Amino acid sequence: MLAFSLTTPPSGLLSQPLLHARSPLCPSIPFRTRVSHGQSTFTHSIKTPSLPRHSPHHGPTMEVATHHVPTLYHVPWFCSSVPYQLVLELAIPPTSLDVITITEAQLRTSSEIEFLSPRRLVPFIAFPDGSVLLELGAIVLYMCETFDTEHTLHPPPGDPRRPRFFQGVVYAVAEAYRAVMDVFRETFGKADSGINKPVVAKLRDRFSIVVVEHLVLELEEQGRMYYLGDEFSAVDILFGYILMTAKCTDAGLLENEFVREYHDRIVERPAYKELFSRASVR
Ligand SMILES: N[C@@H](CCC(=O)N[C@@H](CS)C(=O)NCC(=O)O)C(=O)O
Repeated sequence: MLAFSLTTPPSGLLSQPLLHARSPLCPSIPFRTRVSHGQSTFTHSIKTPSLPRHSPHHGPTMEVATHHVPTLYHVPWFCSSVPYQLVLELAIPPTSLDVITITEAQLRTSSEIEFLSPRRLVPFIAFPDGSVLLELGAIVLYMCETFDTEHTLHPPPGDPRRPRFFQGVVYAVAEAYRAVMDVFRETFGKADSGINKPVVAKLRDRFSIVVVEHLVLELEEQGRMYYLGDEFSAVDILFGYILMTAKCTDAGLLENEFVREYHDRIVERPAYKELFSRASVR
């Protein structure tokens, strides 16, 4: 059985407490945070004037550090890996989109995180104006539209592949991701004796229809290397994550040779390797 083991998050992890809430009496003390950009990790200092914000969960006001640039929150191995891979693929500088890597424990306990993402889910992007963008599919589309100005990972308006791109993003998030997570939840980290086999069998069948048959129909039968054709796109990043999760279930979800080969092509991406080499699988 595969199990995830997180290394110390190497990038973007804020010192404790998670976000420094500064006293309004002392509003603008710079602190240091490590940020990661593409291949390099470096340190710079930012100023964090705290602003009182209204929070339904924490009384009338709560101190939350200001984000000076749009900031993606990421937990290693979680589906925030998808937008993080986009950051690496597109070499988005931290001056345009910063990445803060937090731990599972921080995601589940930090009041600042709950304030930003009330259901305590990643990914999310916190903006300098205080707004927050939730939902993986929306984040992928937002990042493509904002940062992929050369259209290397998504087709431009007028491109005949564009409708398939939208279909792929929405299908991957709404259908395929759910199908794999249902198996994952029933199997991952459980001893064989603790697995409800009839339930898992049903969920495996569903995964076969929703993910495997879909990919066979959309890719193999159309002679496509990737979801949009010969060119890798953001849709393949989503499916790469879904297939990686499928592999980690150890439930035999990747028996189809074509799907395995598609997954093998995706994991060869340097950005994929960089992303997942930052956490370890044992
Ligand atoms: N509908 C959300 C779902 C996001 C989601 O399920 N995130 C998982 C990680 S893949 C999470 O943060 N889980 C919190 C936890 O396990 O504590 C989206 O598409 O962004």
